[in-house]
Amino acid sequence: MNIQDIEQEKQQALAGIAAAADEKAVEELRIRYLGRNGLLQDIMKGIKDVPNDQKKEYGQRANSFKTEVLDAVNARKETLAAAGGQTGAGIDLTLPGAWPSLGTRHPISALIDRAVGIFRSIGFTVAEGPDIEDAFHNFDALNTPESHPSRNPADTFYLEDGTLLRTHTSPVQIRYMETHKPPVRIIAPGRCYRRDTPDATHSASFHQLEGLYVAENVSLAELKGDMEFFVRRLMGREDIRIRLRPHFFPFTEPSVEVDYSCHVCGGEGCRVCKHSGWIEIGGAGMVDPNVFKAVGYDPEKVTGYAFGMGVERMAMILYGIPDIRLLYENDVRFLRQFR
Ligand code: 2U9
Repeated sequence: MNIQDIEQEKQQALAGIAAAADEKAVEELRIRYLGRNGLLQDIMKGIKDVPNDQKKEYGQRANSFKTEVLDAVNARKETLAAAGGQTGAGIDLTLPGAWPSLGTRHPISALIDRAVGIFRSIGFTVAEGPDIEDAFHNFDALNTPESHPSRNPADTFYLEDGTLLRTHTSPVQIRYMETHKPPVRIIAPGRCYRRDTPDATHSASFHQLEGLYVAENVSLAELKGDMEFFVRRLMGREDIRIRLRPHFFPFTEPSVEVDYSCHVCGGEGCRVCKHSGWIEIGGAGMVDPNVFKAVGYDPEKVTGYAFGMGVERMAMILYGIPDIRLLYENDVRFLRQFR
């Protein structure tokens, strides 16, 4: 059981208790949740499997499960007793109560939370910024020339006043560097927008998770090590390896694409990795000196790595989702599978 499961079980317990028709039903729920063989006991036993850095929060959630469920039990018993067993004339109190159906976290939000948790464990903090940006923060400061195709209105959504919908979360990091001195170690998860025609792998609005580490003597080797740590934790496999292939981005130099050895076959080749043994997780590189100049950092004093990943792409790989549009339709038959 993890922290989110406890929260979900608690909500379900509270809803069930509040809807319990009589004292007997309340007592049955009390035993189910708090009894000697109840769910609380399972939660307590589960703490031994929780990573050390999450034990404290897990413990607090378990405690709040116990107190809130107990309070709800007592409150419902009191209400029922005050009503003298008659909570509604003409209602058959022996019928089971109506259980409200609860929603779930969207798989994209859940995946962002997981990824953020992994990066937080190695010292990153989360940075946020506006979805509506100006061309300076989205393009100029990121060393993207006026002539670059991504700046074209055929690729980017411009508003009437010349502002635009950010095409990546990189401007968040520009704004962060403008207002903070190095060292900087941040991740920027969030929604981005591009004029893409929707198909199985494209959407005009999607999510990115970008990261930036700036300090003295940051190297590409650190990028590789941190990517390896992240993917190993995300996929739950400690034998995963990272491979960097040369690429080009305006904002990094050198630039690379980041592959990891397939989490399904371990690199042997299978359907998931299209028989190559490798899966691409995103792009990265060393921050271009021109980017540092744009935010007032001295490129002679600091270096930094940056990376970017598509969250929908990650979700599709992780859960075997064949079409990105499934992630936006909010069909409960799809969403229920992520409970
Ligand atoms: C600053 C400087 C550099 C962020 C980076 C990528 C490479 C990248 C893609 C992954 C999948 C976009 O969603 S995607 O299509 N991103 O390949 N992103 S380096 O570089 C930065 C960011 C901020 C200040």
